[in-house]
Amino acid sequence: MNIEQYILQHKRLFAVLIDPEKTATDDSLKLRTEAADLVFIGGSTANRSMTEHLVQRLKDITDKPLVLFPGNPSQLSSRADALLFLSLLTTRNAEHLIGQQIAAAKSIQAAHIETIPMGYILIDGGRVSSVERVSGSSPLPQTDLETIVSTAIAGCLLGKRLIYLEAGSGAAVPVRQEVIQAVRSAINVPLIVGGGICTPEQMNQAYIAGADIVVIGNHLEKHPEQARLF
Ligand code: 1GP
Repeated sequence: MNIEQYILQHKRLFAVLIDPEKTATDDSLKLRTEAADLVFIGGSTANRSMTEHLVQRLKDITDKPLVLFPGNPSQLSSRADALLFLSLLTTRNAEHLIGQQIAAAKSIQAAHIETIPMGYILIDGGRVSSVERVSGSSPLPQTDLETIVSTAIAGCLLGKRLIYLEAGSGAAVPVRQEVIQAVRSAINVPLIVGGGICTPEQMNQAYIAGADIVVIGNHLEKHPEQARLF
């Protein structure tokens, strides 16, 4: 299946994010993947063997699309269905804009995996996020709509085919509706929203504001039995 086409053809997709570094029972993985449309795989510090191992386990548990959302160049598996090739558009540190992408390029090419260019926009979620820690770059304030929107447009002009508004894993405040709305009306590629979403209401608000994919990690990692409520 072509994952980009699948995303373009569907509305209101639910992606569950699973970190290869965190231990999880088969039951927990089953509950989360059954409820989701897409399974995102990634974390801030996982390595290739952890990623390969999780993909292998998930293949035995689910037939949902497995999409790599790598936090570093080593998080790769040729057995996944697609890879989000992300560039952190809110950093001014070249390492996270292009350096890590160069480091990953040859192995991604060798893996023959569908690769989707994605602009990754870090928004202030009220807590220092691991993206902020790892990249050493500040998030954009939720009130700075002008810069957030211009960043998303710049991403599209650079050829990104997905835009991800990220409040950071475990954010105290998810991306606000007015931020999602402003970006949605400025771009015409699928919009992903994640970070700090813990309730079906918050997820619904993100969809109403214009999110095409909502990502939930933390909350369902802790409460996998709640996955079917989303
Ligand atoms: C993190 O946006 C994702 O990259 C998900 O965030 O873990 O807070 O759900 P949570």
